Amino acid sequence: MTYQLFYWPGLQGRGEFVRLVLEDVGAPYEDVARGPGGLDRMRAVMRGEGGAPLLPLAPPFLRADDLWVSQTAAITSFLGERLGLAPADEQGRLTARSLALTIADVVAEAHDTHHPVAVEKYYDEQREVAQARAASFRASRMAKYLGHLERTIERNPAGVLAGSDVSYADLSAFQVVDGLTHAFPRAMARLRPDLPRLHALRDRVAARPRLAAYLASERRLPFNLHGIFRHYPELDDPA
Ligand SMILES: N[C@@H](CCC(=O)N[C@@H](CS)C(=O)NCC(=O)O)C(=O)O
Repeated sequence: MTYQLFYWPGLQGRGEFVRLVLEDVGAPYEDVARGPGGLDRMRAVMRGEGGAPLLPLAPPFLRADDLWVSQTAAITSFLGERLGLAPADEQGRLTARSLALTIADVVAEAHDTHHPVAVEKYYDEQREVAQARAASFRASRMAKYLGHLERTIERNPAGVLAGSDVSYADLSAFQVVDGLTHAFPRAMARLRPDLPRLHALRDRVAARPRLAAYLASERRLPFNLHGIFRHYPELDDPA
């Protein structure tokens, strides 16, 4: 069976959280909107055409044969639990889902640093407010979210976020650490001494053989100024 991932082409964005799970487990998948005619197919589903049983508000969304799911955290937990990349016990699964939603929250806040006023307007139209929003994100929110992940790992002798082995939640933590390091290199360097376990987990995830191959491949798009994690030097800590 081939999974179908629907996400905007040309950027990692929230689709990347889903790709990491599919790549790590080696599941065959079609990155629909990156193929010919795929963007039209994606838009058709969003208009309610084509027989999908749910109406996605925004990408990413996923099709698994007759099953459809939208919302990043719902997709990664669905895949992780189905494909052996989630804790086996119920509490572990609940913990991983809770963390996936927490990570979705910090992703939204990272996005809002460059789009604090209006999602549909250009960065240049909201530059000044973006600086104030990014300053607050760097001064308090980043440390709060990343410190929470650090403390969560510290409580677990397995050195992961949930359960006894790497799960989809850890893959999402990897993406957040790399994304924030791209967007805010100076702020992340400042916080790094307080986050040894999170960085060790990041390295452990990046070294997983299938993920390492994916990250080195052309399928892994570079971070750019269209995605969630954008590097605008003026939004980072002062030099
Ligand atoms: N909460 C949703 C957010 C989805 C979302 O905002 N997707 C973006 C791209 S990363 C989008 O296409 N937004 C268009 C819109 O909201 O109109 C999730 O985590 O999947």
